[in-house]
Amino acid sequence: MDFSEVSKKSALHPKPAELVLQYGTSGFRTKAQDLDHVMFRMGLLAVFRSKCTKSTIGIMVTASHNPEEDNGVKLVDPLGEMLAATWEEHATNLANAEEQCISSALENIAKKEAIDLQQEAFVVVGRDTRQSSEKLVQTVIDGVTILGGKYHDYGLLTTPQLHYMVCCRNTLGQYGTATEEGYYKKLAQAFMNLIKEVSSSTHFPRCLIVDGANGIGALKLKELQHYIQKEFLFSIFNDGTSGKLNYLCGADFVKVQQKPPQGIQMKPNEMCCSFDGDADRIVFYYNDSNGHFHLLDGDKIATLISTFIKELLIKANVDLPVAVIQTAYANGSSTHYLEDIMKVPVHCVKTGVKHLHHKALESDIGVYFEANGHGTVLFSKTAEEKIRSQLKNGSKEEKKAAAMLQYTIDLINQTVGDAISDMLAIEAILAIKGLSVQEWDAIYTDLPSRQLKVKVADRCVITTTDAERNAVTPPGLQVQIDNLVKKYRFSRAFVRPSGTEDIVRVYAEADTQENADTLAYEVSLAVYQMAGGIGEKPNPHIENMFNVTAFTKEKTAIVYP
Ligand code: NG1
Ligand code: ZN
Repeated sequence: MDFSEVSKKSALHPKPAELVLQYGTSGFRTKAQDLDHVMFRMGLLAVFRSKCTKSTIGIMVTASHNPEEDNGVKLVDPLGEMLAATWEEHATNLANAEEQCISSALENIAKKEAIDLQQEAFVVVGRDTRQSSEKLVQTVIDGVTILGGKYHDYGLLTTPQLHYMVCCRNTLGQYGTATEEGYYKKLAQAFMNLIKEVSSSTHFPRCLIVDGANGIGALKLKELQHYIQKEFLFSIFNDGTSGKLNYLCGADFVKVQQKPPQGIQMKPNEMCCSFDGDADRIVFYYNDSNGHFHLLDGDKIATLISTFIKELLIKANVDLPVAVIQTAYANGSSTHYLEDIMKVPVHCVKTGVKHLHHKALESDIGVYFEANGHGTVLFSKTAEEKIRSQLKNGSKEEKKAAAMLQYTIDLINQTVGDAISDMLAIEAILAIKGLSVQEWDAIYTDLPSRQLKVKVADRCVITTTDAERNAVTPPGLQVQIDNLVKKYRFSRAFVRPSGTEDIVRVYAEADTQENADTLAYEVSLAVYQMAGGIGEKPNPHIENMFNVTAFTKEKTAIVYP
């Protein structure tokens, strides 16, 4: 195999000395200026992956909820799913190979995966609105073309839109038409079909205030508006015309800070939502009449969607198991409600969508959401067939419920979490069930929680087990956490190294916000002291740990039913 042309071209995209990156939970992410070589090499890898799978492969250039200065890249596998785990290792090796070793790194992958180099390759590329993204896409294309791969550059897309395109192309249009118009039409049609059962015209148009995080989601929502005009009106704030991407706004800001984003106008009791920077996450919220902020996160979304689907299955007389997949970040109240009240089996897996997606595939209907608002629903082939068969054979009422399930399947982006699709699904469900955002919120009460970050010299000193709920190393840390947790009621805490940032994440929940905050602080201090903390020591004043001035204590003690 002669990759000398590739080596020559690669020299134009040099790797910064001593930079080592890892293909993490969502691909490579770091400062945009350090990513040129990674983009070129991921172009090469996508061609190999395409040859290996004999399918179209996607490449998305984005750093999601991270700051504007960052960027990132991830590969999308044939059915719109995350890159196969074995290839993550190839990605890491290729990205870190020294310049003179590029040929041999490629030869190794070709040999290991028995790649037929004569096989054609096709890659589709999408990017978010970051300033650096356009140039980085050009570098990706350089990588694709030098290996003889063909490509289609979709330009600006949300991450889930790119996943959708890949799936459409590889299912020969069965999943949908691989264009933006195809995407909007599919979602708009499914939404309108689903809500046509709602009798009262007073429910329409649905109105929603959307914080677009100054990112791609705002642009794409404006395009969707042309396809849903009568039924749904979006008031889009933080649409990128003035503010900075993800800065003091967006789903991650709202979830972590537990307060509304800047740049939106909220009236009391009005439902709002925030997308993240690449529109694969969504959280909802409102301020009540007393000005208290209420967050409806991924756990509340999963609960509402799984309840809706379960009810429809009963009405349609279709026997299919529904499972919910969560991570350790899921609020304890949501798990309690799902398991004990809803009687839905709940599985806890490691952080990262690929783990949730994988587990959800084991169930006929797998609802997975991270608490941060990233999630979707997966329907197995059996599930889709059973629902379709009831569309033909059921009684009138059963057929109606089966049809609604079918529209739900069409509305949900099954390839990956999708803020736009999830937003439409939630709006449709609220309209159909006749629920206000307050009624949805009241289904269960979240335990007060707090998430903090701690800087350490090497975050790998922390290793975990039991879906990240127990720290194995450094020795003694878990015992310390257990002792701190014992001090509070309804409490829980865990620590884990972040997969996307060079920090350790701390999570705590307890009966009151004050206790959750104190517990999070105490655990942070334990991490700082026992896991090689660097920089400023954790601060007992939570607002200082966020580097923000305003902080409200809005949560009260919880009482389980
Ligand atoms: P890390 O940095 O590994 O915690 C974060 C999110 C994940 C996932 C990834 C990918 C939290 C606590 N973690 O991962 O859930 O969304 O980013 O973007 O929200
Ligand atoms: Zn994202």
